[in-house]
Amino acid sequence: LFTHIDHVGIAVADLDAAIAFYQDVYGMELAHRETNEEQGVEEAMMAVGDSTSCIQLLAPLSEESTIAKFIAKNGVGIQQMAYRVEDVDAVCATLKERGVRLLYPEPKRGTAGSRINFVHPKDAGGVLVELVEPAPAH
Ligand code: V0V
Repeated sequence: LFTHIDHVGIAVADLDAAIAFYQDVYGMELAHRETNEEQGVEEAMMAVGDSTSCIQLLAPLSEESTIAKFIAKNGVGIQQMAYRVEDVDAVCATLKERGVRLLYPEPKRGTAGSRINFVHPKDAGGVLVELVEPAPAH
């Protein structure tokens, strides 16, 4: 079903400070940065070498953001595990058949034009799992 670990999402309070930490301490490069209003986040993708996997730093845009809620409950730290897939519609259909709840009836827009959905953490051993179908290469 899954082809790669696309990213691991980490809830942070201060995005610029977190980017600086990942650059200065781990030597990671900022691959992409964007604001996603619908998801209530400002996010930064930090590349893990040339693996094509990233660390996604997620800062809340408001107090209503899922990330603000996560930090209030758990503090900063790992919030999600994201797998890359080729066809998010097909993978969602398969996972539904296998009895797990998807958060959205249809995929939503994620980083850099990707299509994303999530498996509910309560159906997945306490892990919020994101499915990412990257935007087609130009
Ligand atoms: C909540 N729970 C979690 C969790 N968030 N468990 C593991 N990991 C998490 N991240 C547990 C929580 O402890 C509760 O367990 C239960 O689920 C219900 O949580 P809640 O605090 O009442 O929160 P809800 O239900 O309001 O929201 C939880 C969900 C929400 C997962 C539904 O966070 C959500 O819609 N997430 C998907 C969207 C998202 O995360 N967006 C930000 C990243 P107990 O206490 O009942 O046992 S945006 C992104 O990734 C982008 C743009 C991208 O990659 O491209």
